[in-house]
Amino acid sequence: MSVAMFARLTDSGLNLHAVFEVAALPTPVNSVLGSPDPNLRLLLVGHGGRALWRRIEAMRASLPPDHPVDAYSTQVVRDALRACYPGAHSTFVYPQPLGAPLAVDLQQLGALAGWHHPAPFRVGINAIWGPWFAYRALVLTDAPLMPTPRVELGAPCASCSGRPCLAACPAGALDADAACFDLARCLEYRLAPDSRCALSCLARLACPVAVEHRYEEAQLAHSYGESLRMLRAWRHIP
Ligand code: B12
Ligand code: SF4
Ligand code: SF4
Repeated sequence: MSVAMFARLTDSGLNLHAVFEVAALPTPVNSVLGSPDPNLRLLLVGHGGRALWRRIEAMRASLPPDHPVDAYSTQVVRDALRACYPGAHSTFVYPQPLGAPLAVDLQQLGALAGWHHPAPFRVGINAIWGPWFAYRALVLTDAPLMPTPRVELGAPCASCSGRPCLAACPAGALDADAACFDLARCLEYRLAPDSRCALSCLARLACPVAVEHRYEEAQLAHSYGESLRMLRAWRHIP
């Protein structure tokens, strides 16, 4: 049945799926989740590439203008669970209602699933999707989903010659060691009046891995526009 549900999600643009047994999660993840019933499953859903945004554009008129991606993803995952596991009880951990505190480190779960490897600009990367994927839903459920094995999608930075992302960052915020990324510098530059990173990330665009999955202009503008709005609000910039 997981196969049928995954196929349904993929048809809707949500093409990355992982299922964890709650009992097998590392303690930090488990405790952030509030130590739920160990018999539950944790379903992680993501998207890679452009398919999701195309579905969203097609349904734009019926989605809330502020958070179309979260609204669409929640609806699709909820409908898929109901259709494939009628009677199952499911709780969304992510996305959460607006303003709710951050719950789980999604990249940490992505690393457990095998999707995430650190890139110098801090968005996760793998050899299949490059840096063009993200996490769209995280659900605790009693549906009898089969746990998925960790996948090996490959860590391209280790063998990247020239590392073009480093030189492409106009703020000089990147270091070959992803852990040394200077977030403060990056954010300062993004907020500057003449910034070339207001609605994108030049380093991410310079990465040669999986360029065929690179987000379209409108998708980039939407997600970077959202994060820029959050940054402006934090800094009290009108
Ligand atoms: C907080 C947050 C942000 C904040 C970070 C500012 C801050 N210092 O708090 C802001 C709003 C700037 C942000 C922006 C973006 N984010 Co963000 N963000 C998160 C979030 C909600 C929590 C990360 C966290 O606190 N982890 C836990 C702590 C302990 O780990 P940490 O490594 O110390 O966390 C720090 C860094 O991760 C950093 N950070 C978080 N996100 C990003 C993204 C980038 C590119 C960088 C440079 C740093 C950064 O800030 C964290 C707190 O200091 C996660 C979702 C989640 N729940 O995990 C998404 C997440 C990490 N972001 C993501 C993305 C894609 C972005 C954006 C590129 C835009 C977008 N939404 O498409 C932008 C661009 C960043 C930039 N260059 O400005 C994705 C990454 C996907 C992936 N493939 O890895 C995530 C996983 C969300 C998702 N649903 O997929 N983000
Ligand atoms: S350009 Fe090279 S080092 Fe930079 S993110 Fe892409 S693969 Fe990694
Ligand atoms: S958003 Fe711009 S400043 Fe920040 S890491 Fe990317 S290229 Fe550098």
